[in-house]
Amino acid sequence: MFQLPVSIALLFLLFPTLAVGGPALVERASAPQSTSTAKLHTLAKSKGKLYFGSATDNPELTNTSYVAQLDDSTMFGQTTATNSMKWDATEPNQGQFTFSGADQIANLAQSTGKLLRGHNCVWHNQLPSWVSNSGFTAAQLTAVIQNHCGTLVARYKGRTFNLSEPFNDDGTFRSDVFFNTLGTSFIPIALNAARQADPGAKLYINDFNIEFPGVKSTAMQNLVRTLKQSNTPIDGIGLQSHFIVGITPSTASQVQNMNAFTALGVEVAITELDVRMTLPATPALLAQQKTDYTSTVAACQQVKGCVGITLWDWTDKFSWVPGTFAGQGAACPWDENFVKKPAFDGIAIGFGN
Ligand code: 9MR
Repeated sequence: MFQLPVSIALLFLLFPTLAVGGPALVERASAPQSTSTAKLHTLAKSKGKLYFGSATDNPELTNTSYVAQLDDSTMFGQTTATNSMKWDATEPNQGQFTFSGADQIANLAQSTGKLLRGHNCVWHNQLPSWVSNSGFTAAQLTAVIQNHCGTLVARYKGRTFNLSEPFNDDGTFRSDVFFNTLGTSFIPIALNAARQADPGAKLYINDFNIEFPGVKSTAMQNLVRTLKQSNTPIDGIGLQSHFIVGITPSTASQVQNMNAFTALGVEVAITELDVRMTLPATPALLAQQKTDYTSTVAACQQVKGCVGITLWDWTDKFSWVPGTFAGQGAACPWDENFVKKPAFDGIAIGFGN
């Protein structure tokens, strides 16, 4: 008769669920695990950064496991509202401002001792149709932008706000209602209105595919130069950093790129970090993802003018990636069960831990 070796039989006796859960357990046991006990915000601060944080979105705040992790401000010392500070959420109809969602995030930041980064006061996406389709004249759209940015920035004084994604990937200006109506002047119009509403606000322009040297980064550098020459307020450049496992830019390339911006007299921040992969997540992909997170965090760590890092949510449960890129996901450092992945250790290593 077939006999189980004593040690395995004993294991089944002690843990009867192994009998059905065996294969999954083996898989899980062989998958690389996180072992770091770092508190990332505390670590970032100890390494001279202002913050380590994560974006969060209002619907997620009903999940108690999620909120318990978010509340730990030694882990996340900063937050950004993923959606509720965008134009469609804050001024859905002309002149009618709704701040309930945005206030919820601002209050959460305050009650848990986190820095709050505002999100975008001008962006081509999530724009109500009254902005994009009204056929406003240049003068009308100028007033619309001034009122929107001015009101938003004045409500959350002392925070950072972005103007987002003005460029196409080839470095030309994006064709949207702002550029098509006002040319590049929509940029100083928005930045000046924001500065006037709150002289203490930090004003950023934020984009993707500007995290490494190339035509789009060069276009952004040229824009910074132009803004500086015309005394338009610009304090920083946000490097969104939505990366892909295995093709994340190297530390050296990210450092070179950050230095090119800081040499122009602006700070930089990593504002929307995640590293997506084609599913399923294999041990090899998770190991590469760990390396990719390290590359990016190490780059910020090496550049004094890189002030902080924001994840575009920390758990795969609430990542935007699967909804946008079919078949891709697992982009965050915590999995969908709120368990740290090797990528978490990659972040700690990037800070030098
Ligand atoms: O994460 C955001 C997602 O929930 C929204 O559906 C999406 C809509 O465009 O915007 C996502 O956030 C974006 C951010 O605001 C700007 N940079 C790109 C981000 C990912 O699309």
